[in-house]
Parts: sequence; structure tokens; C-alpha cells
Amino acid sequence: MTNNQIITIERFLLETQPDYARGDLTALLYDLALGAKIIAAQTRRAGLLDILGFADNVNVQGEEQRKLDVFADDVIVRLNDHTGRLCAMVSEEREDWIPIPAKYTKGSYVLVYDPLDGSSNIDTNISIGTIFGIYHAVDEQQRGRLEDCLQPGRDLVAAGYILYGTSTMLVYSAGQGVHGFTLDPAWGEFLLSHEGMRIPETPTYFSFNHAAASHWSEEMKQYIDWLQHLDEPVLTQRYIGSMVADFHRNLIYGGVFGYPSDPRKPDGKIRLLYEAAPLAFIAEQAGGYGSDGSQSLLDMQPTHIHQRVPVFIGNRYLVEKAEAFMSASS
Ligand code: AFP
Repeated sequence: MTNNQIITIERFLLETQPDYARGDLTALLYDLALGAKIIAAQTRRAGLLDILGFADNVNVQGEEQRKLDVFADDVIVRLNDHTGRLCAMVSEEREDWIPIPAKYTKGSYVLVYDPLDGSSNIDTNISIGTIFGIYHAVDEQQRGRLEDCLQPGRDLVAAGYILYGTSTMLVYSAGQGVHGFTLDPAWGEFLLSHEGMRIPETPTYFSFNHAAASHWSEEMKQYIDWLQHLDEPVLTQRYIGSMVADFHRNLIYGGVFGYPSDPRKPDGKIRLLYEAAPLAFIAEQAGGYGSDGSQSLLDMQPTHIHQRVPVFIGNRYLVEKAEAFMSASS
């Protein structure tokens, strides 16, 4: 931990990033931290401002878009489209990938993000989050193309999430461990609070939406039964319905979060590019693992920016056990 030192995210990034990453990548992460502060401030006021309720449009997933989703998406684009650090972006809220306007210098990174995951929880005051992943452009000479956006999680340069909970936390990894920062609302600074995060070897939770149980495959039901009957350790069940919050709790206490496929949702619900892959990257950096039930989420080549994928993520042995059960169905 921090030895009682007060370390801001800015100082941590400047001092811990390797030399090659101290330019654009560090600045990009710092801009995302600024975006987190702006979104957190608006989230905190959601009950006060006329910000609750639905925007007029429906997003590409066919879901009703909450106004706060639109706000968060807009903040991230406006913070990043003109900095000369990115050549493309992908947002859950936009049908197509986002090119950098021709009037701005283009950079060599690609930002993929879900601006506000778990947004159906906003009006009940439950934790929500932002998820992001950062890639290098496939070809830095080009101006940004779809293929720069469609990269497997294994090629992520950095990934992270912001949790808007009882406090606001930013958790990220640039491939050298996972580090967490808590926003001090009085100072407006993210302070290092969780250095070198690791999933505890002994898990505590499993997190699945059991409302779908009657639609699960036999193998899936057997896996849940196995989780429910573990003796050592005995696991307990927690499910928020806001993946960042579920993932974060299981990162701190150990466990497995899953959103499997079923006949109604053959590919599950979670999006590969800007939800599953970034969280799988964090999980691996913290000693855990993310899988679609048969392979690492990080090894999957996305074919579509909004592709969905079944997800099992958390302690490695719990996720590998899911793979073992699921392999019986193939
Ligand atoms: P929303 O952003 O529409 O609230 O969806 C959030 C989410 O993709 C993910 O954060 C949750 O884990 C999952 O959906 C919950 O879905 P169910 O309500 O079907 O369990």
C-alpha cells in the first residue's frame, strides 16, 4: 500500500510508467481521469438535475439511452478527439467507430470504451461505471481505420474502469500490475489507494443472474451447482447487475462473475471489445482470468465493434472450472 504517502494519479503515472509510455499514453490516462471527475460530478447530481429519464433516441444495442450515458459519451469524445493522441475511438453508444476529425492531428492510440455501464441502475442510485481499453494503431502511418479498432484484448496497451460508487475509484493497468485510485471529493484529486491489486487466492463470491437459470444449459446449471456446494471455501452469491461494480467487488474479495449465453441470448449480453476484453486484461494483471467458456477473452479476435460474448471472469481456478464444465457441451 502507500505507506501513508499522498500520491496523486498524475504523479503515479509520471513516476511509474516506463520511459516509452511517458508521453501520449500517460497523458491519455490522465485525460481519462479528468473525464472520470466530470462524469462523477454529474452522476452525483443525477437526482437533482433534470438528467434522469430517457434521452429521445435508442442506442445501437436497441436499448433506451439514459441522458447520463449521452453526457458521459460526449465528455470522453470532447476530451480526446483533438489531443493528437488518438487515431480512432469506439463507444458503446455509437453505431460506428469514431474517426478523429480531419482538422485535428491524429495520434497513434485507439480508445475503446463503454461510457456508462450499468446505466439501467442510475435512477435507483446504484453503482455504475466506465470501462476503457487502449490499443496501438495497427499502422501508425494511416489515419485510423476499422481494423485499428478490431484488435484482440491480448494487444491492449492499457485498460481500466471507473466505478461511481460510494466513492469514485479509477482502476487501471498498463501491463505492470493493477493500481487503484480513489477520488477525494474535497481536493478533486485521484489518490493512490490500492497499489498492486491482486485477486485474493481464496474467493468469496459468485455473481450470476439466477433469473436466467431456467434457460441455462445443463453444463451451466452443473457449474452453478458446483459453486454452490464448494466446501472450502464456502462461496456466497452477490449480483448487482452493474458489471463494473460486480467485477470490482470480486477483484477485492475474490470470486467469479459470469454472464453466460442462453437460447434467448446466444452470445450472452456483454460486449467483447469495450467491456469483456478490458476487464479480462485487468483480471489477468491481478492474477485472475477471463474466458468465454472455452478460451481466453483476450485471445478472441473481434469481428464487429459491438460483438457480444459469454463471460466468466475472476479467480483463475473458478473460471477454468467453468471452461471444464462448458467443454462438456461442445
Ligand atoms: P445496462 O448498461 O443496460 O444497465 O447493462 C449493464 C450490463 O451490460 C452489465 O453491466 C450487467 O452486468 C448486465 O448488463 C446485467 O444484465 P442483467 O440485468 O440481464 O443481469
